[in-house]
Amino acid sequence: MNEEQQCLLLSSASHFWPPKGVKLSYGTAGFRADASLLQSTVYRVGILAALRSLKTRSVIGLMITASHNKVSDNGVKIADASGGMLSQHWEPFADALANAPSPQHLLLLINEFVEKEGISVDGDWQVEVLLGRDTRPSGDALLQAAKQGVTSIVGAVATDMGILTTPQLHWMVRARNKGMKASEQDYFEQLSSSFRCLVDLIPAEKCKFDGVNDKVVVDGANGVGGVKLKDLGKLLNGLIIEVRNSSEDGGVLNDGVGADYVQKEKVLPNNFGSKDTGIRCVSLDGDADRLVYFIVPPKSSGRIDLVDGDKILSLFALFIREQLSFLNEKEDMKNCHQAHVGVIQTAYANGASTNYLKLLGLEVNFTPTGVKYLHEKATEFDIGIYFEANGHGTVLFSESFIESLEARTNEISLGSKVLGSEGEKAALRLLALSKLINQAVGDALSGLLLVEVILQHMGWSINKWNELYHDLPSKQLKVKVADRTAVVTTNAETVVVSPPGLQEAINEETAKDPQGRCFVRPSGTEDVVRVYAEASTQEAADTLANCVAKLVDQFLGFNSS
Ligand code: G16
Repeated sequence: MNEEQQCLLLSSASHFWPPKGVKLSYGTAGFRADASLLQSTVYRVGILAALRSLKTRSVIGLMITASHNKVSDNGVKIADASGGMLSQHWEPFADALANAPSPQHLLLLINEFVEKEGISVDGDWQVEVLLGRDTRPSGDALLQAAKQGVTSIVGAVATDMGILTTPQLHWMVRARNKGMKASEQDYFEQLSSSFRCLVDLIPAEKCKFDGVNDKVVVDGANGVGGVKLKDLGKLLNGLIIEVRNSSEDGGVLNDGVGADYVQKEKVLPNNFGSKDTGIRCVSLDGDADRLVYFIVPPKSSGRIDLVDGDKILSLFALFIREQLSFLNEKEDMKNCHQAHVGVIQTAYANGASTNYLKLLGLEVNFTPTGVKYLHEKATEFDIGIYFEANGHGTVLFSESFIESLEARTNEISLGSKVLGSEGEKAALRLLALSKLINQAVGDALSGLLLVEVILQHMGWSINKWNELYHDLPSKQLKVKVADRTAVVTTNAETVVVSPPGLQEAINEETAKDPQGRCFVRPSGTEDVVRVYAEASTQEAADTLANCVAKLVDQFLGFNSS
């Protein structure tokens, strides 16, 4: 780096010293911590984003959000050139930058990394970083830090895209790098037009948002998703979206509301109640990258019937399988590329969902928790369908499969009446699905529209959908420990290898129930160890989770030796 660049970095970094005594780690979804600790981290991630733009010769995104975490937390993550998560290969550098004790150390690290990665800082590439943030009160100050980080690379431009859902920012980065229109309005138009296309392709005998079954009520987690959904809803015909717990309603972000709360506690979010029995209800999380549906049972005392990410995955898989069977059975589509379909889950997937997907004949793969792992695996397929039980997921299409669909649909025009064979309509549906569902990352808004149109296509109520299979009773807990990094796991996080003896003790508890399954893992977004237990009855699942939580406390708690 030349002298001008080094001076600029040193002088701007001198305003952003890291917090003392805190070790920061890029984690499951970027850096997360109490917002008061994050000024220097966000500044340094700004530098990282600018370097990533130089390395990839692409636009990069930087999102300020802590998603499902409490409102006083915040976080920062990178949307890579593809629109997906930061290349894992760069995560150790992100950690080193965040923890560099002084501006001089920071400069040294950057110099070494620039040389190692062969990054040209000669000003022959116009660096641009798109910045987004969610509704957290700390977001604006952190955004200013991010801007300073980006612009500490000579000539780099930081473009503030405003308050966005996380998936919107990922979508914009992907669109920009593909040379497509990439404003928020473009995002809304792509989602709404592909949704309308799928509605037009609903078989004539099925009802299409006919006034009977056309309402969905959405819990916006008091975050950004509700407001965006209201804007998107204005472009949709037929579907009525009622938003509660939007950021404009005065409630506290993720407090008694939102997808994480609803999925983990299996209870009603604030402002929902018995009046909602019989209606499709949905919860988004704080930055609208997750969604779960739920049913309010008659005379509910607060409990809900959860329709989680596994069921969303199953619904999408069924619909896609149906379209592929139409494609393959038609003589005129025989030349269409045969799709290799893969499903990706994590250890949190309910065992009943995995059995169901396997019974459908689908190839089911497992990865550790974190969209970055599921997404990467999904790219190995023509159609990769991934979902975490917590509602984070999407459907990825390979370029070559999209091309083969496009070749088949080029001559079909969609007027008020859809013409063409079943195979051609199936190809059109799959193309529309690939445009509706976010190809960069899990997206609650696009996921919601896809669920809604598939239910109409199938002619199903939410109850019928929920009956696809019955979840095994499960329970999730979190345990505060002295140092969660002391838990080391293997085999897609299902086996503890350290501390020694903990896995054996878990096995002993799990063996007490014929359908028992249990694992523990350190969270990558909160300072806790998570416990998941499944068993033949709810009581047994609760007991197993509680016993294992006690074990975690014994092995790792503040009083463990
Ligand atoms: C993030 C990740 C998800 C992960 C969740 C919980 O979600 O994107 O893949 O499931 O954290 O992770 P952990 O159990 O490691 O805390 P979000 O919605 O918070 O960004």
